[in-house]
Amino acid sequence: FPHPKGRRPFVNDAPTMLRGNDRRPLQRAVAVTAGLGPIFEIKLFGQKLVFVRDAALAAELCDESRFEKKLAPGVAALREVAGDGLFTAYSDEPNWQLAHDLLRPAFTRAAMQGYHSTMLQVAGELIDHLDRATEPVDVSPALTKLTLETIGRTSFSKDFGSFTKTELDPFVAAMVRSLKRGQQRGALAALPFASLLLRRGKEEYAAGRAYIDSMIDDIIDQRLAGNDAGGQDLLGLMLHSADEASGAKLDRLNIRYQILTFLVAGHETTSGALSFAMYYLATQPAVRAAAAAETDAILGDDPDAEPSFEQVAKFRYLRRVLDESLRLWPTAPGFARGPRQETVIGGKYRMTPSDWCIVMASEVHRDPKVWGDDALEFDPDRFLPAAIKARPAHTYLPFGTGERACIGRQFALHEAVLVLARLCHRYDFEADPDYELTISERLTLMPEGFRLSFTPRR
Ligand code: MNH
Repeated sequence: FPHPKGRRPFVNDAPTMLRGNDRRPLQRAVAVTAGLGPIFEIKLFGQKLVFVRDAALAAELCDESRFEKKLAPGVAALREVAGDGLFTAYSDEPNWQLAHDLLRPAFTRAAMQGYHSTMLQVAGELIDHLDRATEPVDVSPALTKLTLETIGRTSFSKDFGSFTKTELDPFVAAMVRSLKRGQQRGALAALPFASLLLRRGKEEYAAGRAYIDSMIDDIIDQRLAGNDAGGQDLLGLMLHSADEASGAKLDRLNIRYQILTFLVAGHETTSGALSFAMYYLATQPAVRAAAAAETDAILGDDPDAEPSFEQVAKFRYLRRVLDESLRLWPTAPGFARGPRQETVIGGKYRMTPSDWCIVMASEVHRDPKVWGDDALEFDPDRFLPAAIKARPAHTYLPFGTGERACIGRQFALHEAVLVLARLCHRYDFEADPDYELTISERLTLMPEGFRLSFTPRR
């Protein structure tokens, strides 16, 4: 496959890809590889990574009869922390199918109805926080508090107290640190002196891991002791649900992995999606006006009005704003696919079952052949029903594809639309006119240093 210029022995493309202390490897990769065509490779210390940026090739890779999810090295490395939890399980691992079947009832429409009042309550805490703010609010951290509280309380009866404390919960810091460490380990795995490089920070990592494990055990113990109200929520299903045919249940270690998986997967990406939507709402006056008008039409005049469960589905414009934000900035920017059997993609590239490539959703979503010459512009009307129908299948992939697609999609959409509705209904918000969108890459994409001042509309 085509690769960046200046490849060297041993380090290969690393000097080009990882220049300096760059915290934005994805954005750098996109820039450096711009001229390399629809499929290209990057080689780091002997490890080859293949990327697909072209919509037609990506759509082919979404064919479930020929391809399946694979774990790219960065995701495989997370198995040290998340084991065979849903996200990091290999597709043929028995615990994937079992957990998928047992946990799916937590994501039905009826289940969403059960979470609705908790989601409103957390949104209310965010609003109290914004009402009290005396200076511009850093948007991503505030929304990260919101999404962490929402997944914690709806699914595990776990209250992190995010809006009552000034510091982020130590669990979050420990989690981010150990995930980063897992990824570093994956990136360095090919090096003979990897363990030397990883010696730094080893104790800190061990302490973080121990804290995470104790907190997760605490969540389980509280529930088993009958100290909280959650019954048929996600944790309840993890602990008590059994496969109808075989009677199989999730074991304790797997439950730990699932709790960690859902606490992380259930909040980072949604927080980023909400933050990008707020960015576009704040910087595009016509979009904000249309959004505010929609909320007035549905919620009326009272700034304290809360949407009912049924009303959330009626905010069609806000949903389009969210969809379009996830088009330009899919907060999980890529996922890996590979063939079930030896095959040829794009009519000329041979792949075997041990091969995989990363579908760059962020690039597929900007492919001018699908999205037009104005693909870089923010336009919620791309998601009007007729426009969606006119596009080929598998060209919009913020939640992945196939049986391994996001299980939390409806959860994220319900939560995000509900929160956007309350914010657009209640506030005018203004960004610093000099702010230029800067995006941090942790596990996911998130606007960085983006602040808004919130003023009541009425
Ligand atoms: Mn989510 C898988 C994106 C919200 C739980 N999620 C995926 C994948 C993408 C994704 C992409 C597929 C990854 C892959 O193929 O390797 N998820 C998102 C985005 C949002 C999101 C953009 C919000 C916006 N996800 C959520 C929420 C939850 C959740 C909320 C939980 C409540 N996601 C998961 C889990 C998986 C997943 C669990 C793994 C599913 C599986 O493999 O069976």
